Amino acid sequence: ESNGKNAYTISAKVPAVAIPLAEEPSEIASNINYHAQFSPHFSPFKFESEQAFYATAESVRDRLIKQWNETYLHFHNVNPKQTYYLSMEYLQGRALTNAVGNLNFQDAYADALNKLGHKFEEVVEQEKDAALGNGGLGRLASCFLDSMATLNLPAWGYGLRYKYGLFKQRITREGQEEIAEDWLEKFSPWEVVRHDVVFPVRFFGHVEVNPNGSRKWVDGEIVQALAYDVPIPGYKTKNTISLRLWEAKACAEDFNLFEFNDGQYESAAQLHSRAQQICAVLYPGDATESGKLLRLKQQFFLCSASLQDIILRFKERKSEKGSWKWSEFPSKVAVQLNDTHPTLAIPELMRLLMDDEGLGWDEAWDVTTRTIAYTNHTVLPEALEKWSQAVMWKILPRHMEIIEEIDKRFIAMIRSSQPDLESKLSSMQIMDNNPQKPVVRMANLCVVSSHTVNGVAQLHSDILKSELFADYVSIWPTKFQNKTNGITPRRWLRFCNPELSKIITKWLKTDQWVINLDLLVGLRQFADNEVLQTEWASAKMANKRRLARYVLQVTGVSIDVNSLFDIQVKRIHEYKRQLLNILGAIYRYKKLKEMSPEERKNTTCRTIMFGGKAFATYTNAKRIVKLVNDVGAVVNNDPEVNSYLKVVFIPNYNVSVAEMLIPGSELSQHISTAGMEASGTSNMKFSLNGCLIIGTLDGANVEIREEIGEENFFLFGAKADEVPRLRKERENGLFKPDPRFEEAKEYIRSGVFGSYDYKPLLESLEGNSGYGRGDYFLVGHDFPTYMDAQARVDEAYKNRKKWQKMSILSTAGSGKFSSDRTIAQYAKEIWNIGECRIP
Ligand code: B1H
Repeated sequence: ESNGKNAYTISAKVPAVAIPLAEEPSEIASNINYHAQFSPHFSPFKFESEQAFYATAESVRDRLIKQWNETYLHFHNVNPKQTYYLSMEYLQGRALTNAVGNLNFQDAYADALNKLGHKFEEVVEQEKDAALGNGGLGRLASCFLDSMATLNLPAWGYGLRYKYGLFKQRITREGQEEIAEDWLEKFSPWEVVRHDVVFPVRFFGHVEVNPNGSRKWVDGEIVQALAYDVPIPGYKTKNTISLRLWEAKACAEDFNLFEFNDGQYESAAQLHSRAQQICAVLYPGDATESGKLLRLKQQFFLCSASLQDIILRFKERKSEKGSWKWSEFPSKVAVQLNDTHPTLAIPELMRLLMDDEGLGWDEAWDVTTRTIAYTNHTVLPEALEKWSQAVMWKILPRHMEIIEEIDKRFIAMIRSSQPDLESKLSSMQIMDNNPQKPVVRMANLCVVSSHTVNGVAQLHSDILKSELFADYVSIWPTKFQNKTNGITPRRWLRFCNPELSKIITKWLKTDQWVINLDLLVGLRQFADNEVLQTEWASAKMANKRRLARYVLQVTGVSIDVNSLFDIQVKRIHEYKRQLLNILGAIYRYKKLKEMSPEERKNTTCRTIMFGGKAFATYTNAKRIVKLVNDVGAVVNNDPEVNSYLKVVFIPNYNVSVAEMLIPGSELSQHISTAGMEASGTSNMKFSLNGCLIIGTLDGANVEIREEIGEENFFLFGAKADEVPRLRKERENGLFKPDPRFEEAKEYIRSGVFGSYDYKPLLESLEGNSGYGRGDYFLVGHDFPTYMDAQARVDEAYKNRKKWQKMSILSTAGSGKFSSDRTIAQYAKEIWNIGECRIP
């Protein structure tokens, strides 16, 4: 086996770890103590929760590194086909509970910390969330990594090591305020810098033509990409994969000593600060396009560094085994693009193959298109990336040549094989050559250059085929697939909801559901069992109490644990319709005010909770945040009705907040205008935790309702295929608003909730908003059926036995939504990779 060429076997043969890893709590405690002393980050002898966290994380990291290195070596020796997931976002959240749980060392670490005078639950709270993502798309990438590791798949993630992740949200009298979030302020115990993994990434410059006709991109400026690896442990397996995050650095030569000595300090360090800018901040948009030059540089930086790394690894592994050909690349490498953000991987792979490796166009194109696959996450026109051709020529001249050539050949192919598509060509081609604003359409480049394109829920994938990419379907009928999203059952049930997990394991008589979520259907037969229902209700109550304590702590509002906990948490966006929810709450408040005290006693008490961040420049989203807070301030302080209704805005919604909120929820709202939410993933998390859904037939709601049964889902609203007609009717003045809708809006106008200028928000719901698309999101149309559905919720909650049954059936029907299922489908139907488990 060792031919002397394998660079990794030598160190692997001499065990580096002389001391066996601690197993017993007392040994673990001394290991934590060891790290506190000998991996010092603080003054000696200080050992409060924070010091305990870092020392515990380092102790856990020792274990991870051991199996992580074994995984690396195993992949290297077996050399299977490997998937590389390219994403501009990862919303990892905290890592400690997940790592300890996956290692199956939960009790041992809890005991060890007890011996040191600490509580595991308190120590865990010291960790900052790694929030290198905005919302669903970033969290999906993190759930996918968890499943890849757990399924023992040869797969890695690539991303960027942003210094400032998603901003922290503070709520003031003015509404939302954004504060920079420095997750690396102290340091992250989970990342390992690889000083030997550095690649140059070029920007600007020009293309040089050699006498033999080959082309080369030269000059411009070079930034170094340095690798930071984060271990991703699988659940109850030794397999631990990597999330490789690139940091941008300038080299020492870029520091201009001459200028510095001349006193020109800023210009001396100019290249250094330019390099630092690349990974300084995550663009905080979600489903909004922020066509910024720096964002384009970030995207290329990710693509170029990752592909250089992938190609080097391919060559290293191949050359150890004798001769090889470039045509074998796609049988060793699969690259998945998480939306169009890493599209530049396509021309960059072409460039590296042609200009550096000497392949011809046809050969390079064949390799590229057999390697790359693309996932679409949205059909919102404003989120479809389009980059200015002029900007791209400046930053990436060689890539623009390649993109033009891809476009030219695509057009020629259509003209010769499908002349009937001629009239469609201008919208299908990659270059939009509109002289006003010539742009590159990234989604079109992805569709033309990928072997597979997928949507993220059945309805969304159908819409891609019938609308957004309809014209391509006739050329490539088998290119388009569906891969319904999923969530990891480890983080989103087993670890965030230990109370419910225990009950599930007891009734199913196995804990295998954690890796085989379909086993949850076994709960269906007990849905009527009163013993289970009682246990189920008491787990929910424990989680509601914990949530109520949190709400009191962060908002000062005390909420009644016997009221219905009704939650809507997600990025604030008009299409997600938080406005529909708050208008419903306003109407409810007004009716409560009008009731007699006797009548009020017959109503269902509710606590309506909102959470989510608004993109800093999305003014209507910020107005919605302000409105929710203003309504809360009035309702919660109204002694007449505040024992029947509370409205709470939970600040700074993030992964860790979600982990506490979801287990304590009873009703959650997924109420987007049909056809606009590609999938949604929090809907799956709520349903898995026994929370009922009020929702539209949108995204994955459709499939959730199918799985848990329509009688357990509070459905309302227009269907996706009715939306265009309804919008037209609205434009033509054919819409007759429900009086309840008018009443709710009028209540805001009357000033009950304060004097803030809500006019623009209210106008967006009228016939002619300033944008010429009055009530584009059909809040008015869906309001009456929404209120009817809410009335059904109120009735259902009065029968607690029935409610518990519906809750059990929600969990029982959520098996499909494990990201293990999703990833197994990607592995089989897109990547063509198989398990590679450490023996
Ligand atoms: C989703 C985005 C997104 N779709 C642009 N698109 C971004 C677009 O920074 N940007 O420019 C960032 C994010 N995010 C979400 O993806 C969908 O809205 C959800 O419905 C879906 O569940 C999620 C994961 O597929």
